[in-house]
Amino acid sequence: MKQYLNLMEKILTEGELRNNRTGIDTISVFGLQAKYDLQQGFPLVTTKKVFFKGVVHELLWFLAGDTNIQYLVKNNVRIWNEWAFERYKKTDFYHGESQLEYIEKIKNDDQFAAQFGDLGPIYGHQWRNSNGVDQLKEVIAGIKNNPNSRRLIVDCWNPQEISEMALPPCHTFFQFYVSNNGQTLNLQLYQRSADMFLGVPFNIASYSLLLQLVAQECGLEAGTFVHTIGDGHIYVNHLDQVKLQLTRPPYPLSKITIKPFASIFDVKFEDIELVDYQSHPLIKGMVAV
Ligand code: DHF
Ligand code: TMP
Repeated sequence: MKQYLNLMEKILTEGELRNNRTGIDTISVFGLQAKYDLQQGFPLVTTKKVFFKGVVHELLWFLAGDTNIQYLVKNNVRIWNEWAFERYKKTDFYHGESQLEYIEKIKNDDQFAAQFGDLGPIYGHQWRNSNGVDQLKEVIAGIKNNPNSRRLIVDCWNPQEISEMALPPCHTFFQFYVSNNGQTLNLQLYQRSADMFLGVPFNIASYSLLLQLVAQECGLEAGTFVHTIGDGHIYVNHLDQVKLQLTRPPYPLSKITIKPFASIFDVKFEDIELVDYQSHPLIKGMVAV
């Protein structure tokens, strides 16, 4: 887990102060990489408590091809609320409700949720139905049938549909690689934009879990998650939180166990268990919308 901390340290020392569309400036470095060997443990950040239930629900939501926040809201995962609400505010139906009122309606009114809870063709849609292509299903078939392929790719950057998305994909493009005489599955993600304090602990955990799930379905062992980042940044209103994190010695890594399953598309929340997670206390921070 040192690697995540090292990237933040590097941004603090080498980063450039920049403004951006959110109005909250960042310190940023372009081009970062970390490699997490899953054989050493599950790379869930330990220098603050990470909301792992949220990670699992979000990943299952992507895998289901879902883009409507109702599933997340019903499971008390609030991480996409702001972006759905921002989208709703731009419609003619918005009558000045607060975000809380909007979220209550999403939770309790299926028809309202169907109409106003969608984030557009974001991750789940691109993974499972990119203009009719089930990219994830095809890539899993590819890993099984053609493990040396150099085309084991899922790409969310669908230029024709970006304008319909609540947020253009941050974790944009990933590739699988089978190594070690067909025994080990590895995954590399290209993340174009990375909020190191809030988003990245989720992203590392989410893709490491995805790697472990796909490996288990394919009868392979999970190897390395390679995390490649374009604009890696720390928002200036997260600086104290990051500095606090850097004073905390990391704990030993947790592990994940997943009940046996036939297809990753059948996996349920209860099937995934986080074991031996030891962490420092939660650190709160405001998300830039
Ligand atoms: N925008 C920005 N500026 N940064 C992001 O990380 C981000 N992430 C998005 C959408 N837009 C974004 C989707 N993922 C949180 C974590 C991940 C996430 C969005 C938000 C977050 O707020 N995490 C807090 C609270 C978690 C909780 O609800 O308990 C955290 O402390 O991890
Ligand atoms: P941007 O579209 O202007 O790059 O803003 C997106 C912000 O969200 C940026 O700070 C990166 C952050 N982000 C993550 O770090 N991880 C994620 O999974 C998502 C969805 C966003």
